[in-house]
Amino acid sequence: MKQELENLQKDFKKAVDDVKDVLKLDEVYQRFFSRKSGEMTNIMKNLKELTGDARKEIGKLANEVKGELEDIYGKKKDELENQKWDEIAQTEKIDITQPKLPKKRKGHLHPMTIVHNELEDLFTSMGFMVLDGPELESDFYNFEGLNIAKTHPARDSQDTFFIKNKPEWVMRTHTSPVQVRAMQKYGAPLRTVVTGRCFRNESTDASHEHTFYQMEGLVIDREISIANLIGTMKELLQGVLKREVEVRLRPGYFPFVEPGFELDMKCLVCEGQGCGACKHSGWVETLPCGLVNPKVIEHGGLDPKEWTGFAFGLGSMRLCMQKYGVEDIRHLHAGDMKFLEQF
Ligand code: FA5
Repeated sequence: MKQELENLQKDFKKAVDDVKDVLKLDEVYQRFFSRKSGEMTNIMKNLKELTGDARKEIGKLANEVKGELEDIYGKKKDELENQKWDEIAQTEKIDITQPKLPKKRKGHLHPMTIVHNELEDLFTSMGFMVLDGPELESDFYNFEGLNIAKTHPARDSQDTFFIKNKPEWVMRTHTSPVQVRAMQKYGAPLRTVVTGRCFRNESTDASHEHTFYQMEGLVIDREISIANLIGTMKELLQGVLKREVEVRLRPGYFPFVEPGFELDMKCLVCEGQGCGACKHSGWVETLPCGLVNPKVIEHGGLDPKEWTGFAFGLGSMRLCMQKYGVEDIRHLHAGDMKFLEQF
């Protein structure tokens, strides 16, 4: 067994000398010291077969050899690991002249999304439900149901995109079609807002787009008055603009309200001095509104003798322009990062 130990010692030292990396070193260690079948482990297990002085003597020697081999292993491991870090330090140099990597771009909400979210939060806090409506709408909901007959001149101001060979369908010109849809579906009493895209065949300028956003509001209840309407409009403007705004109410004609109003706000972009955003008048047409025409209530399947209501159609792109001081509506759809990154 003494001889066996000497041979093992030699083999171990040779094997450790030959290895060049930590992985191989661990394989050598396992060969000699694995708990199940390591060569050194086997010798230690066989010690119990010896007796008397032989057991004492060989046992002592075996322990010394074991300690020595473990030391050799430890030293070699340190050496290989240091060598690895030296190699990394040699190959991976820091190049201080390398240009800075571009900063990762963080996305954010579009200003129109911010305005719509704020509007919806404000109205849900007042007990309104948020509804949706189709962009491709039937002639009935877009016009007839809103008391705009086929030959009515009010259709001229809302020319839109029609679908080839489908005269009964139009790209909706406003969000008002949801008024009749909502009454038909939910009955009364009812409080709802609808934000969405609208389409009109018109030339664009600083305050007009062919594709733009509106927010419709509709309240149906008993004994609704103009006072309810004006109170809600003020809440709306102050809730989104977060400041007192000067408004003016003037008569406005829409076949689906009676009486109808145009609620204008003093232009915040130019403080009423006149600019492109307010067509150089100092006032912005933002919030047409009125008391719901009994004929519309009838189309909604309700009895106009019992139910009354108010409705409004906010031009939410114009409100967004006022909130952020945007002087041209076309910026909002242009997809220009220099503009969008300001929000
Ligand atoms: C309507 O569309 C009515 N449906 C509003 C309404 C609803 C009245 C309920 C009464 C009761 P008008 O065409 O004025 O109305 O448009 C409403 C608002 O949408 C305008 O005040 C304006 O702010 C915005 N708007 C209209 N046309 C455009 C356009 N081409 N580009 C951008 N915004 C527009």
